[in-house]
Amino acid sequence: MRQFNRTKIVALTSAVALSAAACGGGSESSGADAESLTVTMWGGGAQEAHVASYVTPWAEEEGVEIREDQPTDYAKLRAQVESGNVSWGVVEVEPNFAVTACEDGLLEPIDTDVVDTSVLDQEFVSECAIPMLQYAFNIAYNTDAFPEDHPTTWEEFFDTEQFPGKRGFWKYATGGIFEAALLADGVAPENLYPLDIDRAFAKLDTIKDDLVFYDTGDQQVQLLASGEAPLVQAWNGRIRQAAKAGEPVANEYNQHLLSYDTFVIPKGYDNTELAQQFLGHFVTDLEGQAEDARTSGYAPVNDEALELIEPDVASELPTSPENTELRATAIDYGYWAENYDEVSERFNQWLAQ
Ligand code: ABU
Repeated sequence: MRQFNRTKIVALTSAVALSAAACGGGSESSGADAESLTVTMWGGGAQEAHVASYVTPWAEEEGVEIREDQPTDYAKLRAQVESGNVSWGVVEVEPNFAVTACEDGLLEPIDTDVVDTSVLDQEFVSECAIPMLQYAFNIAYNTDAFPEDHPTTWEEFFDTEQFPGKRGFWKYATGGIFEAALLADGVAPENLYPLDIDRAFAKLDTIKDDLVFYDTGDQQVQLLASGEAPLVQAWNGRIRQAAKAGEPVANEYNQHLLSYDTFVIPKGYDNTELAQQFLGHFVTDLEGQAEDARTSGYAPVNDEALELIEPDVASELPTSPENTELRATAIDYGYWAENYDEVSERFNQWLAQ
């Protein structure tokens, strides 16, 4: 079996076991007990929105105690499973990780007797994962720095003369940086994959001194809102949340890259059955998914939830007809499942140079 050795060492990692003291009688080895479920996501405002929209209402109805951790960290997930000390029950991960970790035996298969995956886009469903949101990697800009004109293409995003200032990118190969660099260099969206990584690095080299990197969604917003990086390749929901909170930031959807995240259950979690039940509820929880779209700015994965979403909210989602027209392409997670380790190694070397 191919060895999956992706490591994601995430700054600001913090355990926030909510109400843990109130949980008695649990397994010491895993931190799970009969009535608790630990959910781990990418943290910050997005996690708050997801938990409040569809995790807490389900838990209250079922009498389940929810514990949280953040942010997702693939090395930690692997370490938990390999040590047999699994405290994470449901984890938000990228689709390529869901596939490779499943192949490596790190994840529980989705129990389709409990989780009705037929209500989901089958392209997004895999043996050990279901989709949990759709989002865009888009150009985000500081509206104080660029009150009139801002970059509307990746070519302009890379144009540091016309638009001066630092550019922020996620510090991970799957964060859209290579796709953005190739689009900026004139590659047509339909010809992006397989990625020409040499060409992407050559393009990135042209503005390397103007690049800064973030680990987490919170850092992404801090960089942009503070003006430290007046341009960021961002996750649309984080920017929408910050703009609504009064920060001087905005999303530009032109040439965005569509993406999605998935829920998985680490192998060996004590309350796997409960985790499957939660996923089973989630896929048909239309009101929960609609409320999440309102508060997180991310698109639901059950299309029927769209019918409950107000037009002004729906129009801002990355899957709205108006934004779909502006899309460059969707991230090809099949490509990334095959190439993540090799490209990451090169990327980390390049970052260190
Ligand atoms: N992978 C990022 C998902 C969106 C977010 O946490 O804001």
